Amino acid sequence: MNAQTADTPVKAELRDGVLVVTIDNPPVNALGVDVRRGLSAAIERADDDSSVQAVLIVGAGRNFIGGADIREFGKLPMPPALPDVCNRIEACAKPVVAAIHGAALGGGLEVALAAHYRLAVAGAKLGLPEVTLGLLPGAGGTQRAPRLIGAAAALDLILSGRHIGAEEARQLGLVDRVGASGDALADGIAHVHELLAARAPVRRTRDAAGLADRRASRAAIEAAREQTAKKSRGLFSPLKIVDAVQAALELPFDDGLRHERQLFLQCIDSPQRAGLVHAFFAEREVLKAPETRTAKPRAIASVGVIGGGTMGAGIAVAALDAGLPVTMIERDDASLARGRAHVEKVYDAQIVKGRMTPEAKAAVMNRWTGSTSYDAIAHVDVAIEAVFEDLDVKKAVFAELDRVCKPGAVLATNTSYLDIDAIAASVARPADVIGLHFFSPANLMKLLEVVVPAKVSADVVATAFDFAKKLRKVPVRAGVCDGFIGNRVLAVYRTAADHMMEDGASPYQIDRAVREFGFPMGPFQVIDLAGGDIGWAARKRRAATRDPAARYVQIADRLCERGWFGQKTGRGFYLYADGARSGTPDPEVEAIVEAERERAGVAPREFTDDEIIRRYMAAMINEGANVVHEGIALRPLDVDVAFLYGYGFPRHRGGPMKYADSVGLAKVLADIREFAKEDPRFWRPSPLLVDLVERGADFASLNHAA
Ligand code: 3H9
Repeated sequence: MNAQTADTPVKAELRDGVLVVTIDNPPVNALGVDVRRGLSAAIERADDDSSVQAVLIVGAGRNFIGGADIREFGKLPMPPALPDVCNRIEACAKPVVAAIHGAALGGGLEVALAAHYRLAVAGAKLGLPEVTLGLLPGAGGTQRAPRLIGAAAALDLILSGRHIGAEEARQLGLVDRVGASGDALADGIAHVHELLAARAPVRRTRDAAGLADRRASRAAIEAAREQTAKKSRGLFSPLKIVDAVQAALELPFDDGLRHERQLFLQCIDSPQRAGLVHAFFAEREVLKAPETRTAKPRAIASVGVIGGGTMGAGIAVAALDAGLPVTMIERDDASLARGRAHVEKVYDAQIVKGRMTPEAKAAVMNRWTGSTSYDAIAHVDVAIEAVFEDLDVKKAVFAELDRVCKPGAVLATNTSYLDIDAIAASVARPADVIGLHFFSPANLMKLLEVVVPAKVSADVVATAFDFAKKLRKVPVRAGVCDGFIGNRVLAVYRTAADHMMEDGASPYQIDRAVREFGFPMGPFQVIDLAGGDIGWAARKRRAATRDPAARYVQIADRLCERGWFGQKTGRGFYLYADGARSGTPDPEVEAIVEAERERAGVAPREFTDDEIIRRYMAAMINEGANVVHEGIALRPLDVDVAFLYGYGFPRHRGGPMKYADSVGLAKVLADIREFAKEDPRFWRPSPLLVDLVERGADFASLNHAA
């Protein structure tokens, strides 16, 4: 290797008349400035050097190219810009072939589209996922893809951001062929030599005829615009994508590119891009809990689930879906039959929707066994209890686990708020005890709080992270406290919502404001969905220990006393006529709210939607700061990811802590201090928030410290 090749992430080597250009920029061959320079230089060389007959672009390692370097967004642009690099490739006077393996995503696929011929090998993942980052393909993708595969297919690809395989790419015309050997370099070289032998001309995508049927193209664009306007719920980039594809139809290629560039820069500047890119990195960063770096996970090949209720069954399904055998324990045959029925119900629903065959269900259920004896889980690698939320009941289960489970088995509790240190202290092997807090429905919800008690060993924590990956969950490390990260913060902002309701905002206005902020549901809709009785039971349990001086809003209790538990009883905060899943406002609830205001001596006042959001978010952010301050969450980004994956927080805002940074922490603190004038007991600024504001710092500054 000479000095020049050692320095650059793009290596160009002449092999038998073919300039093989290899992008080698781990981990994903992102198109950082050095790669862009290297690619341009390689094409210059190909044009200048008469011994080069053709160019082959390949990626080293596991991918072709993972896209533009996302870390460069928002920083000073460094030339050459990627669109110019793509134009340079396309302008090359000698045939350029891209041979794709692994990911060819975003700018990676745009490089391939700028090449003259393309092949992909089995296992390749092609796509234009920029929309998931609040962007649009900004290096010619919105102009070249429609010319190559037509407006409808291009819009589908770009608006969905989905990844497609080699065969689908071939069928769409995105690549010319699927490589025969599966080795991109070998298949690529063979393809280049075939093209040279056939004297295949340079074939530029800018000249492709995919938009030739102008009427069909226009119809596809209009249909996409209509659908996108309905579906994109306040997202900025999807409609810009439609505009860019329209430019491909209506403008000459170079003008279309310029238009795409303008739209791309608008997206880059949008706060949504910042929120979505934050989410992208945060969801990768949460995986790097300290224990995952220092300890080796234990092997998990079998799972025991104690309890066949909604939660236990959901956990069992999650494990079965990951291909693991599951043994369910229940206290008697009838309960076990119910547990099995809960599991089967999930699969039966999939069969009804045509997503599963009865044979596939039978194969999955073959991995399910049930027993009323704990001895049946003596062999499992992890036992997860999901029984009634009561410390003594849980301790009794753990005594059994301690008795039967093999040495080295991980003993997990799915408690939502109980003291896991106390559970661990009740067994002879506290180092094996951990919290795995699933969210309902456990087979679908992505969040898994990994709750780390004081005495647990590091390899058990690492095992929990590894297990989460097997289950395709997003694990967030949390410390032990009442409610851990998510439910602890939730309790506080729900209380803020209750206060606003009693002070004059209707539950329907609060829900609407929260939905307009971007949550799929407002807090009162969520209560109706989950069942008002659950919170009611918790409130009754905690009544004895509640601070008598703290404000307590009784409206929800009044509804529960009437048996209005939400959807399952046909009414809660909303009315659900004939089992409907979406409710309508209930005048009787409004009357109850009114009566409660009077009883509490509150003179109701008007709230603007903006004020509702300011209070709702300030409560969330302040408790999020407390959770970080106390070390319950490792970093602000862990709070963000918990809320993105467990609580429906709008992804384009990045999570509550990222949102706080975007609003400005000084402003959030000023709000809290203003609200504290009315209720200083509830609105107590978090010491962390105060400290950050005093130092002029933000939550982001803490994200890489841990
Ligand atoms: C774009 O291309 C815009 C253009 O249209 C226009 C430009 C003008 N940049 O996911 P992994 C890091 S927008 C920088 O765990 P996997 C990632 O953070 C881009 N870094 O691996 C992680 O770092 P760390 C469109 C990136 O094997 C490491 O690589 N492209 C990038 O499970 C490993 O990542 C996309 O949206 C990047 N582009 O999956 C594709 N990508 O180790 C985004 C990854 O420090 N990327 N990193 O935590 C992916 O979807 C997956 O990473 C990929 C590999 C499928 C490629």
